[in-house]
Amino acid sequence: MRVLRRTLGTLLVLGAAVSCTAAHGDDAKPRGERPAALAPYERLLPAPASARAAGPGYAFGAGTVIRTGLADGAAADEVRQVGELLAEQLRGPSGLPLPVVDAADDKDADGIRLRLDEDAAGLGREGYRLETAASGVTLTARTPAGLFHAGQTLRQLVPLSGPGTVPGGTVTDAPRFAYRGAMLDIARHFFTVEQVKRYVDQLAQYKVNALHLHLTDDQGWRIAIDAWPRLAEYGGGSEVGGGPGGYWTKEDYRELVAYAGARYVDVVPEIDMPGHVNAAQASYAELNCDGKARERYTGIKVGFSSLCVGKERTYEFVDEVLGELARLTPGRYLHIGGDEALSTPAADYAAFMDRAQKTVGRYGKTVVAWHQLATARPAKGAVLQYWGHDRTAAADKAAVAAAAKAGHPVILSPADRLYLDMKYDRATKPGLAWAGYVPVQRAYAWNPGSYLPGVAESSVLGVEAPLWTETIGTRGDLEYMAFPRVLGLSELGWSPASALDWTSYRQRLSAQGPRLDAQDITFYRAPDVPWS
Ligand code: IFG
Repeated sequence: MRVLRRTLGTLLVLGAAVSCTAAHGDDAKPRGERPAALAPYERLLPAPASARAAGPGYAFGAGTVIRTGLADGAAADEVRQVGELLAEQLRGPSGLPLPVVDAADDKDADGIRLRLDEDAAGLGREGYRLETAASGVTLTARTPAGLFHAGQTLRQLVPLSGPGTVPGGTVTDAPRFAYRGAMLDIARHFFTVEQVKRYVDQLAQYKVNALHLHLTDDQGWRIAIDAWPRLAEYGGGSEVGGGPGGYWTKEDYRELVAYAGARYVDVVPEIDMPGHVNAAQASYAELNCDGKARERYTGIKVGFSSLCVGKERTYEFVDEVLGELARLTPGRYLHIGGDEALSTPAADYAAFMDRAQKTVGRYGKTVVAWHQLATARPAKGAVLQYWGHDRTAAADKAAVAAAAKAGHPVILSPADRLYLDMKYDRATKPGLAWAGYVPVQRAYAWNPGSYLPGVAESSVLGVEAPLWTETIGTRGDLEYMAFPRVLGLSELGWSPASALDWTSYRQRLSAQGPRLDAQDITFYRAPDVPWS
């Protein structure tokens, strides 16, 4: 029945999506047009709060030095790490030596200077100022995270390859939303730490600052838990389509968390409960109400599994799993799922989520859950992740609005705009279409600040683009579905509302094409973007 409903839904949404796109009329322009080449400060993505070209540029060349000595104490070490990482990121494309020095005495000497200034007004926790003149480039921020983001902007101001001139000017910038995330489902299809590190590199250059890892589902359990070893050893041994699956050891997870952290990307781990638990229930008979272990599942249906809410052993499982994961996770959030618990009666769902949320709190973390939690009892401070779409029932949207009014922050992940596993159009090979097709423009042309009725911008913690992997099992497919739409996520999360304009964005996006090519990213050359 569920599959049928999805199909019917698809037909309905397809109609809407097509009529909506056609109604836009933007596509009426001739495809053949070539955008006038944008000046360097006009093609930055995500668009900065303010940028202006002025004065002579800086000769970025063999003599360029990166200077990091403009901080003291612990901050100095972190600033040096930011400088080393920036040097690494610039050396490849430029072929330049770019030594990193932390001698504070030559603070105004030639080169790229990273400067911490706790009093720098208006830059907030992640903002920065980037000033380029003949003597060099000065990156100023209140935090190392801000310096990192300044460096990512500088990467778009230096030549795509080789030495050259960084045009004179100033960028003063700070993000609109605190949370700018991407989710990767490594449960349906297994992805290695190396593959995820690559995705983190790609996301961090566009100032995405959260990676939500969907670690467990019906088809796979992907994180080793000491107290429950069969979860990963057995529950991680298959995946959609019957492949070998796999899992991350705690060391793997720590390595990815550290790698992401050095790029100011917080990892948000998700243990999906009480539904989406077949892999766990196949691993341990005692997690099933009837005491019988389930078969491992390699299909793509949802909603058929549920933890045994009435069994105390279930809560020992929840406590030990979340406790081990919390100790591995420096970030503030633990995601406990809560979606599609179609085999859990509503009262049981609410009772279960009450206890699971208390467990998260006991480990000092903040709950994130899919927005179905709004129909139960969200714990104080719990964050709701909205994954509805244009056809979501008004009552569901109202429940989220009520929770927002009650003080719960909302992360917006509308399935018919930000689900990266939605096909671009009928011809897209991988992906699903239950929320309709999502062309590049539809993923970008909306305003998170006024998207959900009754959810004011002040309640919007940010945006996140999930990539579910029922039909995606390779790096190529991952990149094809994520790029270029995740760049739209980056701009929706970072740039001021006044910068959100499809006509300007599509040109700036096309200017990113050569950069994506240079990084060997297999992106979709969407027909609605004038790629050079
Ligand atoms: N919905 C399910 C996912 C996945 C997705 C595929 C959520 C929160 C459809 N739940 O999205 O597990 O199957 O597009």
